[in-house]
Amino acid sequence: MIERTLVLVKPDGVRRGLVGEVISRFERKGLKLVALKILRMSREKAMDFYSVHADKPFYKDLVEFITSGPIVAMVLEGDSAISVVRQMIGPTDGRKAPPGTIRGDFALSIQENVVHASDSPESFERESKIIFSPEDYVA
Ligand code: 3AN
Repeated sequence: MIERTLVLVKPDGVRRGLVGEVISRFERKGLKLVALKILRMSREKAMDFYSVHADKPFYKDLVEFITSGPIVAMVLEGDSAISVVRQMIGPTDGRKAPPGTIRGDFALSIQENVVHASDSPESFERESKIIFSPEDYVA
């Protein structure tokens, strides 16, 4: 099934110059970019974006981190895009993520793990609306 998913290159990924690398991996896989922007998340949007983690001990740090610098946000489209992209980014903890995944190749941290990707169609619907408006999408 053709799906859409939201990917963020987090502030660590942008700072380290990994934007091209991340986009390139998804393009080479055959996923289509349908929306793309660079932005700095406001504190309000970050709190909303990570609201599912509001009760976690790392919530405050997470909001601090995601607002600490510019991020690059994109919407990718393709067959089973949500699960395909989740496989390509690897598990949350960069120390445990297998080589060949984005986090496995570029992260050594659980917080500074280079990328975010939606984990379900419901997450995509919610998260993408925080960052993109309908006119940001190519026809
Ligand atoms: P994922 O991004 O792999 O879906 P989630 O949704 O469980 O992971 O967590 C969202 C973000 O919260 C992660 N990308 C990571 O930056 C941060 N995070 C998750 N677990 C921890 C933790 N135990 N300590 C610090 N930060 C965490």
